[in-house]
Amino acid sequence: MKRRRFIKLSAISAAGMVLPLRLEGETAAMPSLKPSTLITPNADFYILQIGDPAVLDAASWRMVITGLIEKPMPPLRLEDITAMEAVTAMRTLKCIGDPIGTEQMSNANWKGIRLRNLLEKVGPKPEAKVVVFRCADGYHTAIPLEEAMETETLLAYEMNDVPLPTEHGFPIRLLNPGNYGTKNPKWIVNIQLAAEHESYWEKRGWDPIARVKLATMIGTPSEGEEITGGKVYTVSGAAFDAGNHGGIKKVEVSIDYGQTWEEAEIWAKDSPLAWVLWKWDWQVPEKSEPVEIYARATAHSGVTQDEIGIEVEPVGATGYHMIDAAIVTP
Ligand SMILES: Nc1nc2c(c(=O)[nH]1)N[C@H]1C(S)=C(S)[C@@H](COP(=O)(O)O)O[C@H]1N2
Ligand SMILES: [Mo]
Repeated sequence: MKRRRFIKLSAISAAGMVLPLRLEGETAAMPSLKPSTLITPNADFYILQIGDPAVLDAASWRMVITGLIEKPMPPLRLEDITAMEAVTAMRTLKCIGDPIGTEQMSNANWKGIRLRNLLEKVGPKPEAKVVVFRCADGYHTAIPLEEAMETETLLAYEMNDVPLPTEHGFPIRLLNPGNYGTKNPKWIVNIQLAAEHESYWEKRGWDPIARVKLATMIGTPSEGEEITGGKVYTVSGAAFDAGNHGGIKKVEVSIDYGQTWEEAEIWAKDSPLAWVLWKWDWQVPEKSEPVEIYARATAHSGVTQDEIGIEVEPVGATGYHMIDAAIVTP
């Protein structure tokens, strides 16, 4: 009956790269994720980067657009960006290196401009296939030009109504929907149009595509929690597919190892590009025994999460989130 079975992807190791890889950075003092509000306050939003955050000054910051372009333009100042047509959007970010039951997933309201509005000004040459972002901390990543031209792809300068906090990329970061955090670079100083590019994490074996997988996490209860028998207990969490399967349609919970499922209530949501929050009121039996709680999501495309998962490396984890808890009846 038990428990998580993982398929380990071996394509990368077969190609001769060294696994396991760890995608981690300055992750210090991460609050444990208990999604209880649709918007994560900036102070609780997860932080992940390869080193120290770059501390940039708004007045001296410049961003240059280089490479395969028809009409070069002078380095951009922050005022040049904020003077362009602004867009606001709710977006969830999730790290590719995050195991099932993620703590590295958070949701915010952002303000910025459409990247395409900038790219149209410089005119990508026909040979340009990717857009490379180079960042003040040495990080670099690329996305396909078609993705860069989508109307949802934003260069953000505000997060939850304040200028981007330093840790989240001040003054400008990319929000690239559908993709894990690796494709959402912070502290951008150079945008380069190129034919191809091998990004920082791809050089270290991580997926160059990095599309977010359909996933559900249980925030409550936490692992090992004791739940009082004979009462109602609310199991709750978040689910997210970044729009890759049309958004979350339903979330279900099982307390009998996946034999039967109960539909949870989705009590907060925005667009498919933001997580949904769900809860399920459980009438806990009056007894004392261990219990395993599973949660899974079904997307609008009809896809339901699989029990069998794959581990985080190198494409992002899948599978049910399973919590071991105990019913305790005095
Ligand atoms: N410049 C820069 N941008 C970066 C990174 C980085 O190391 N440097 N890490 C990426 C990764 S792996 C993730 S998950 C997200 C995290 O964004 P956050 O710290 O704002 O939550 O930033 C992305 N952007
Ligand atoms: Mo990440």
